[in-house]
Amino acid sequence: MKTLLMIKPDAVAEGRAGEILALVEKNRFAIRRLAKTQFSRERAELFYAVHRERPFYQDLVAYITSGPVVAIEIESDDAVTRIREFIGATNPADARPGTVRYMFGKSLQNNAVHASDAAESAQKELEIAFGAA
Ligand code: FUP
Repeated sequence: MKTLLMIKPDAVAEGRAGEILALVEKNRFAIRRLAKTQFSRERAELFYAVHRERPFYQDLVAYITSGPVVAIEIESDDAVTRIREFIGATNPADARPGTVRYMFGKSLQNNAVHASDAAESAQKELEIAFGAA
């Protein structure tokens, strides 16, 4: 099964992508595709469509389009669950030590990485992040 792990703009801008990729490799996750790309507003709105009615939606779209992201396609058994465990809780303040968000996250919004939360959203998000295959 495949999932999307994505390094968010501020983490990329601050030069943390290499360290995060090193953790991915250390944990023996297989990287199938890797791309540095900048989301347009349209792509970001599609990506975060599930949050359209939430008060933080516009901020989220502005944040994710603010600079390049690094999109990583991961393949493994239980990829969605295992990558979600690897990144930790949405809010870095609640993330367990050793998780990516614990180490690199700064706030609920600026939480360093995104990972798909289900097989269906993974499929959709991979298409948005990498462009339709
Ligand atoms: P996650 O699946 O862990 O990325 O978390 P959610 O789908 O709940 O939220 C998506 C993104 O919205 C998170 F990365 C952080 C951001 N967010 C806010 O900025 N404010 C909030 O109140 C909740 C989430």
